[in-house]
Amino acid sequence: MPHVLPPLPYAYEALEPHMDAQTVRIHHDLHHKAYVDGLNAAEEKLAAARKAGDYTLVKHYAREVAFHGSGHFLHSIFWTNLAPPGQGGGGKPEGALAAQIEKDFGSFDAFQKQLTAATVSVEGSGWGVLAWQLPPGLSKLEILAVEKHQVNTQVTSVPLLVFDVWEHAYYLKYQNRRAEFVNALWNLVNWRDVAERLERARR
Ligand code: MN3
Repeated sequence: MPHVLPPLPYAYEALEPHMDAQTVRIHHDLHHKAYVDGLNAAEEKLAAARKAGDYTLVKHYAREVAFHGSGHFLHSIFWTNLAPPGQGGGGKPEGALAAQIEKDFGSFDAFQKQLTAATVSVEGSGWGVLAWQLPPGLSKLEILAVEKHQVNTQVTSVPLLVFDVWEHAYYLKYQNRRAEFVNALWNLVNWRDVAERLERARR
């Protein structure tokens, strides 16, 4: 089954003024779509390689699958991690997610500062990520600063909240002011979605 671009869960302009409609449209319809197409193309080539028993280009297509697959899956999380301000977006987490954040970071304030700093300081293109460490015995929240999106990750972790800081995510509105964009993102976080992801990861 080929991968498909998931529809945005809100209108292009719904995240204004923190994320402008034009950026959301280009980001979702063009950038995210390109990852979906790239992943499908790479998986098709790998299927053909298996059929032919010819793995000459397997390293190339493994990289393609990692690049486009991470791009597609992270963007799918990113859009659902956000919600219009005042309509599910912004505020603070509650319940089990809030308790886990307090346990692993000391306080929501400390967590927010660390994720902001980690995201702002990503070298080049990448993501700030809140992840759940899956292996029994680890079972804790982790903040990662993922460069590009194939590297600086932990393969056993499940991303719960991701902040996209590739330039396409903010440049039209914020230009080089990445920190301003990251601070604005906090007004859009859909904590209910993040909490549901933690619940699923813990099962
Ligand atoms: Mn992006």
